[in-house]
Amino acid sequence: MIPLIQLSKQDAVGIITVDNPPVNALSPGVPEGIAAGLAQHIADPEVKAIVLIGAGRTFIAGADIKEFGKVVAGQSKGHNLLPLMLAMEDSPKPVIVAIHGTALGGGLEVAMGGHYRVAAPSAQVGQPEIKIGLIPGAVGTQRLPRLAGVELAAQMCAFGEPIKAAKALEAGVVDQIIEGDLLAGAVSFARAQTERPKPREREIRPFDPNIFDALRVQAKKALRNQTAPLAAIDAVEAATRLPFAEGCARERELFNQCLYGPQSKALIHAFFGEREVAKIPGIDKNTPARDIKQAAVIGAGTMGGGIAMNFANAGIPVRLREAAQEALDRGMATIRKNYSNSVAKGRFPQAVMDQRMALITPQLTWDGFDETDIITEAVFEGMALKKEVFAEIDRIAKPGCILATNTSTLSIDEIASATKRPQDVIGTHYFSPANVMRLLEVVRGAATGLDVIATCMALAKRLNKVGVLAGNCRGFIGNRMIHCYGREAQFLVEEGASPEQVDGALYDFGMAMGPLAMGDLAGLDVGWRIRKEFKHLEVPGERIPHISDELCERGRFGQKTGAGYYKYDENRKPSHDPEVDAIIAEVAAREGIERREISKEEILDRTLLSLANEGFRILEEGIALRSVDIDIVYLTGYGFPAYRGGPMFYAESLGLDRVLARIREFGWEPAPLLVRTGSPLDSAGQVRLP
Ligand code: 3H9
Repeated sequence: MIPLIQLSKQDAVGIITVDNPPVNALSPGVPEGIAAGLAQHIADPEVKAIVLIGAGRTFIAGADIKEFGKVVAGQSKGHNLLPLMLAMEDSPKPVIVAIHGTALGGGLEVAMGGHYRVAAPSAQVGQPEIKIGLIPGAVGTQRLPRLAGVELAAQMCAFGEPIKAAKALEAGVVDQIIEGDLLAGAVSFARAQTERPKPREREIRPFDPNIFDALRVQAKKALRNQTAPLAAIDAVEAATRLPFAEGCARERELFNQCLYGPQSKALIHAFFGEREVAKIPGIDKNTPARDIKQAAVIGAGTMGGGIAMNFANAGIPVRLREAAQEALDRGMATIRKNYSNSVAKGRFPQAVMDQRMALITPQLTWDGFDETDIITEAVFEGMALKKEVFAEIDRIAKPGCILATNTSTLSIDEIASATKRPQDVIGTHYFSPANVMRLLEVVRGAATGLDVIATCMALAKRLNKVGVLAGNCRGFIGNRMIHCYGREAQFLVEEGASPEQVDGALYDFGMAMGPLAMGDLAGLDVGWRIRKEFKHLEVPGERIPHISDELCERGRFGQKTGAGYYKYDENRKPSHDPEVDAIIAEVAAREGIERREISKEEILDRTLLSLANEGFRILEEGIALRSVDIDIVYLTGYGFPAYRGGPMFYAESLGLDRVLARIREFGWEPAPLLVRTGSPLDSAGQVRLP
C-alpha cells in the first residue's frame, strides 16, 4: 500500500483514495502517491477507467499550507503538481474525480486534471488562495477559465469564494451531481465513459473583455492594498491572451512573487493563528462542556441587542431583559431594523428573519432566568451596577448556569465576588457591532472553571465567532492595548498632527479606520467615563492625553452627537471641523506642548509600536497565551489588516531590534520581555518565553 493513498478495484474501475486526514491536503507523499496509483491502474489490463476520491470528510482541500513556509525558508522546493495533472489528462483510461466536502485550491486544480468530475450535492469547489495571499499555483488560473468561462473563473480566483455543486454543474466545472453513494455513482459514471476530453485543449469561450478592469476596481476596493487578487486577475487574463503553456509559465511567475512576498506570510500566520487560538492548555476534547440550550441577556442596548441576535442566529432561544419598557422597545426596534436590512440586502429571506425574531423574548422581568444555561450581562459599564446585577442573577440562576459579563475593562474577579459561584463567572467580551464582529474575547477569572472556559470557547464557534482566551486585567488583551494606541494618537494630535493626518496614515497602512474616527464611531464618552472611574489609578507624573476628554466636556461624543474629532452630517459622513483645530490648539497651549510637523512614519511607529510594546507585557504576564492570540484579537476585533499579520507579527517583520530602538527613541519604557529576549519570536511567529 502506498502511504496516504489506498488503491482498490470495483467493476473494472480502478479507485485511488486519498487518505490524509483531516482535510486530505496535498502534503509530501500525496501527489506522488496519486501518480503511482495512476500508473498502477493504467498498467492493470483489468482496469478500464479510474476514479480519484477522498476519504473522510472532504476531497482534497488544497496544497499543504504548512509547506509554503518551508519553501520560503529554503527548506523545501515545494511541489509542482503540473506533472501529476498532465499525467492524469494524458491517461489512456478515463479519469473521473469524485468530489465531496470541499475541493479547494490545489484540490480543485487536481480535479481539473481529470477528464470528468462528479460531485456530491453538498460539495463546494473554489480557488481560495488569495485568502492566504497567493494565487492558484497549479494552473488553476489557466484551466478554470477554459472550464467555467472567463468571467466566473476570474471572479473565483480574484475573491476566493467557493461555489456550490449546483453552480459548478451549471458552469461546466462538474459534469454530474451524484445523489446518494458518491463512490458507487462515480464508478457507474466511469464505466459509461469512453471519451477523454482534455480541459487544457478546450478553447476559451467568448467573454466580456472589460471584466478584468471591472474586477480590478472591485478588488482594489474590497481587498484594499492586497496584491494577490490583482495577480490572480492578471493570471486569468494571461489565460485569454497566451497559449496554454505560456499562460502556465506566467501563472508560476505571479505565484512565486506572491509566495515570496510579505502578504502571504502574514495571511498564512493568520490562517493558522485562527485555528491555534482554540487550543488551550489544560483543555482538550475530554474536558466536559456544558450544554447551552437556552440563553438570557441583560440589557437591550447596542451591545445587549447584538448579543441576543448572535444567540438567535445560532438557533438558541434567548430572553432579553431591560429595566424599562421604553428601552426594551428601542432595543427590539434596533434588532428588527438590523434583520430587515439583511433581508433587504438579500442575505437571508424574510422567513429566516421571522424565525430569528421569534427566538428572542423581550421582557422586563426575571421570568425564565432560572431555566437558562447562560446569562450574559450587558448593562452600563460601572462596577457597582455590575455587582448588583451579578448578586441578583446569583440568586435566580439554576446551578451550573454560566454567568457571563460583557464588560470591556472591569475585573472579572471583582464582579465574581458578588456571587457565591465564582467558578461559573466568566467574561464574554463581544465587539461592536456584536452581531457582525468576529471576535469573542473569553476572559477567565482566577476561579473560572475549565469546563466554563471550554463551553464558552465552543459557544464562540457556534456563534460563528473566533474565541480568544484572555486573562483578567484592565482591558484584557484588546482594550488594554488599544488604550495605548489611542493615547499615542491623541498625543500626536496635541503635538501637531491633524486628526486627518493621524487617521489617514493608519487607514493607508490598512486599518479599517483610523483611531480617532474609531473613537467617534464607538463614542468618545465611553472612554471618558472609564477614565473617570479609574482616575484613582493614574500614576503621578505620567503624561495623560487631553483631547478626547476635552471634546466630551463640550458634548462632542462622536458620531452619535454629530460631532467628535470630526463633524458629521445626517448620513454620518465626516468632515473637517475648525472648532476641533481650536480645541486642539487650546489644549496644547494650556499644557505647554510645542506643536511641530509630524511625519507619517512617526505616526505609524508611535501608534503601532505602542500596541506591540503593550502586547509584549500582556504576553509576559500570561494575559495572552501566545503572541498569535494577540494578533488574532486585532485581526478579528479591531480592523487590523490581516495581510500585516497583526501587531506582534508586524513588529517582528520590522525587526525587533529596530522596534526596541524606536521605543527607546520615543522615551517609552520598553516591555521587559522585548528587552530581555531581543528577538523572541521563532520562525513560526510564536513568542518563546525565556
Ligand atoms: C493551494 O492549494 C495552492 C495551490 O494552488 C498551488 C500548489 C502548488 N494545509 O479549518 P479547519 C488544517 S493553497 C494544511 O479547522 P474545517 C487546519 O490547520 C491551499 N493544513 O476545519 C486544522 O488543523 P488543526 C488552498 C490545513 O472543517 C485542520 O486542518 N486551500 C489545510 O472548519 C482542520 O481545519 C485552502 O486555502 C491545508 N490546506 O474547514 C483551504 N486546510 O486541527 C484551507 C486545513 O491542527 N482550509 N488545514 O488546527 C480551509 O478552508 C478549511 O480548513 C476547510 C475545512 C474548509 C477545508
